[in-house]
Amino acid sequence: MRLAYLSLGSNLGERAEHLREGVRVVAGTDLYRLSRVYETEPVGGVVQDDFWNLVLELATEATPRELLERAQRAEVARGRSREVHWGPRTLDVDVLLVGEETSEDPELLLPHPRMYERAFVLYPLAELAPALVSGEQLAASNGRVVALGTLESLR
Ligand code: PH2
Ligand code: MG
Ligand code: MG
Repeated sequence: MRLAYLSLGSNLGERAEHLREGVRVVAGTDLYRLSRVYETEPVGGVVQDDFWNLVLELATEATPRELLERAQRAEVARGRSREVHWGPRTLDVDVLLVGEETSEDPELLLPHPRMYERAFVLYPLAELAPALVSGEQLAASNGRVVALGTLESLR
């Protein structure tokens, strides 16, 4: 059993619904904790609406590959299409960390190679795992983020 962290984001349609269903599909029967939901400025890509982002912590026996498959299943379940690279999406699920594992598989790099640049990842991650994120890393990360509240409290 180890802890894994995944980033979920949505900026198209019913964002809270997409996130709730994403959490359900990705967590399965694993125990989990959620960060608050953050409203976040889009980083990179095209001009698009703000995202809602959160981080999901799992206590899991799953392999990184299995977590990636769950992530992709959740995206498909929310009707994600991949028309624009880094464009608007109903649901995006990225595997950030799986225990201490490192991976150089180009489809599943671990730790996630861009996570430390991104405020929309680091702020919610720091809520769940303060030891994994330093104040300097938070300060150096990109993009405005505002905590909205728990996923349960959002419509
Ligand atoms: N995801 C991206 C690119 N940019 N910006 C925000 N705020 N939130 C995201 O989830 C996000 C992004 C690529 O997956
Ligand atoms: Mg992403
Ligand atoms: Mg992704």
